[in-house]
Amino acid sequence: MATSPPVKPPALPSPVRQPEGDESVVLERLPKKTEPPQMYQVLMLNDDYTPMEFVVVVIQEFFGKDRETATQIMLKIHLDGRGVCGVYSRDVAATKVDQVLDAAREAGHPLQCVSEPVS
Ligand code: TYC
Repeated sequence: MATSPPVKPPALPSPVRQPEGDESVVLERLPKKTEPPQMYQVLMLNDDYTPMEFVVVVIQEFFGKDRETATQIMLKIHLDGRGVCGVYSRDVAATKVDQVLDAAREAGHPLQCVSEPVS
């Protein structure tokens, strides 16, 4: 198996010498903490043709919801036109969208699913 090259640790702050006097040093401020990654919500969109039961099963299967929660989400989408099925990192959200679209295509339903950054 290929090994990845060692990752260089972030540079430590360089000690700054006081202009005169004793040997005391002052450490410069560390760089700002890394921001948490942008998260993405996966939304399903309503349509007039996909059966409610199919949507419920898809939400259970790909978003790990129990049947009752999946039914509530499906009904929200049915009534509001769209609804959040889950929130994930960008790559996981994109995979969920692909999984839903593949399952819908395979079953012959027009179900649509998208991901968008959480504001
Ligand atoms: N509106 C569909 C119907 O009445 C049900 C449905 C719900 C379809 C949610 C898509 O994302 C959806 N059969």
